[in-house]
Formats: sequence, structure tokens, C-alpha cells
Amino acid sequence: MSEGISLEELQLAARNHGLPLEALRWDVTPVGLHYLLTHYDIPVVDTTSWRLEIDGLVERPLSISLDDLRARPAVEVVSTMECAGNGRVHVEPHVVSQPWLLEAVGTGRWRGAALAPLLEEVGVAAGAVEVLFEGLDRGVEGEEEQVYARSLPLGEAMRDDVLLAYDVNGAALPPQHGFPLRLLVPGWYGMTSVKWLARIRVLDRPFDGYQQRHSYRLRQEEGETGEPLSRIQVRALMVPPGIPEYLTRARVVQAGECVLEGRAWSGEAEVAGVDVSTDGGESWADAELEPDSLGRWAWRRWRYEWNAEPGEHELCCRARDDAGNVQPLESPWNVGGYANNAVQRVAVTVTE
Ligand SMILES: Nc1nc2c(c(=O)[nH]1)N[C@H]1C(S)=C(S)[C@@H](COP(=O)(O)O)O[C@H]1N2
Ligand SMILES: [Mo]
Repeated sequence: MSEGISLEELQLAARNHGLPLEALRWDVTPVGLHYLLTHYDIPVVDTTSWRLEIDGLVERPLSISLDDLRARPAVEVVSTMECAGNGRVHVEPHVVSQPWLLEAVGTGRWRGAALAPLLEEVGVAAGAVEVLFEGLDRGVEGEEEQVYARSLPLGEAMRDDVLLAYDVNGAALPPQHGFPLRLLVPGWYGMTSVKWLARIRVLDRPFDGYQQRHSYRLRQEEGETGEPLSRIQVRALMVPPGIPEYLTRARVVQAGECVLEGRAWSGEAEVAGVDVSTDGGESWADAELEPDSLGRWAWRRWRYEWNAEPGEHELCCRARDDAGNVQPLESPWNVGGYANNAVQRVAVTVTE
């Protein structure tokens, strides 16, 4: 953060807000507190004329209205979504894009029609390898005019928890989260969950549009192909304890018993545990991890009782998952500043 951010980055940050970290206290994020990331403009959609088209390499192409979708059996998933760019501001050297600190995350109770039965209904033909999802929002990126579009391998698209979601937290999607319909792919970084869905196309080859071929890949150099991003890397965040100083957001805590709490998640495997450090990462202790009562795809609450002694402290939290992944202490660098899941550090002044 030392060099500061540009007016162009502020322009993006003002459009795409994060989750205020104190909102980690809610199991399910109130919709207005969920982070937001929109590459182009938020479209206005008239549901009387809107249809979802399903075509491409299928036997019986389908054009379906919102009422038809709502009449199908509904599936509900509580799912934590995180932007692949979360943590970008902490990588060095600086990467110019949406300047996320750590707050590009939220948990929704998403409800919609499962995608797999629809794909079965249209009849995916032999030779299909991917499913493409196209939004209604248009823009220019990398000098290419495009609609926002991303694909999924056919196997992932057929998972029974992949939804065409029309509700979040018990109400219709608000415009900014993809009204009237969005894809929801639990466990994958947010770019996968295409908002303002208009078309689903079954493809006989991997999609090579901008958001797949160029964006959302781990690259050490601009010219290289790199690896595509997919599942959310393990991370824990804490609610900043005590009270903030208005401008700097520096935390002030009263000496004595102080409960540190937060959430932990991983798209790769179940969260196995969370460690807390109150001395900047010199020593670590086990936090108490709550059971996954919200289901596999939701974050899990953790807590740690800290006896805060007067002075300056640096608090850290670090999660690990059942696949053996642990958060790194240092931020990994790549061209896009993606998937930086380095541990959170919170400076705290403890007063008498
Ligand atoms: N159509 C469309 N879908 C999109 C995007 C977009 O710009 N356009 N942004 C993606 C990205 S990068 C993220 S992180 C998530 C954010 O979803 P949210 O704004 O509902 O939190 O939506 C994804 N789906
Ligand atoms: Mo994102």
C-alpha cells in the first residue's frame, strides 16, 4: 500500500464495495453488506421479455422464462463467495486493478434451479467439453469489446450444487447481484458465478474469451499462458477487535479478556483448523472452530480468548484445510495479483 492507489483505482473501489469486516459476525451476510464486483455496467432487465437461452452442442435447445425456472424444484445453498483479487493491494510490486484489501468476500443463502437437470433436459451431445455462461453486461477490456462470459468444464457444471440462482437471502436478487438470474458455483472464486445470465452454450472446445484466456490466470509474466484460477484458497479473517480510530482505522482495545472471532473457508477442502497469533506470527495457538452447521460451502466461525495486556500488538489468524493447504505468511506475487491468501495482520493498541 506504500505507493498509494490511483484515481482510476478509487473509481473502481467506489463502485465495487467490500464487506466491512465487522460483518463477519453474521452467519449469512445481509445482502447490502456482501461484497460487490462488476466489471462493466449494471444492466436493467425487463423480465417480461427476458429469457434464458440454452443451446450449442445440445439435442433440444431451450428458451426458458423466469416463471418457468421458478416453477422447477428449488435448491438452496449457503455459499461463501470470494473474489480472486481479494488481497491484491498487499502484493508487491503493486498490481493496478480493483484494489481489494481483504474484504472481497460474503456469504449468501442462494436459491435457484439446479443446472444439471436442465442440461439433462436439453441433452448434452457427444463431444461436449465445456459449458459457457454469458451475461447481459457489455464492456471493453484488454481492448476487446465483449459481454462478460466464463465457462466451466462439463464435469463441474454437472455438480448437483451448481445453481441458476434467482433469490438470495429469501428475496429476488437485487440488480447489482445479477437480477434476474445468476450462476452460482460454490467453492470457486467469484468470477465463475456469472451475473445477469442470458445464455448458456454447450461447447465442443475450451472457451477462449478474454475472461478465460487472459484474465483469471496465474502468470509470472504478461506473455505466458499460466494456470487458470478455479477454487478458493483457504483463508481466515478476523473481526477487527475493539474500536477503530476514524481516519486510520487503527484498533483500540481495553486490557483484559478479549474474544477474537472471525470466519474461515476453503474451496479446496473442509477447513481443518485456525491458528491465532497475538505477537505478529512468532507464536501460534489453536482457535476454537465451530461445526459446519451452514453446510460445506459456507464459512465457519472461529473464536479465541485473548488476555490483552497493555501495549502494542499485532494479531494474525491463519487457516488450514483437509487437503493440507495452509495460508502463507508472505503474499505470493502474480501478474493479476490473484489468490493472495497471506495471513491477515491487525495492529492493536491495548489501553489500561
Ligand atoms: N455478468 C457478470 N458476472 C460477474 C461479474 C461481472 O462483472 N459480470 N463479476 C464476477 C466477479 S469477478 C465476481 S468476484 C463476482 C461478484 O459477485 P457479487 O458482485 O454478487 O458479489 O461476480 C462475477 N460475475
Ligand atoms: Mo472477482
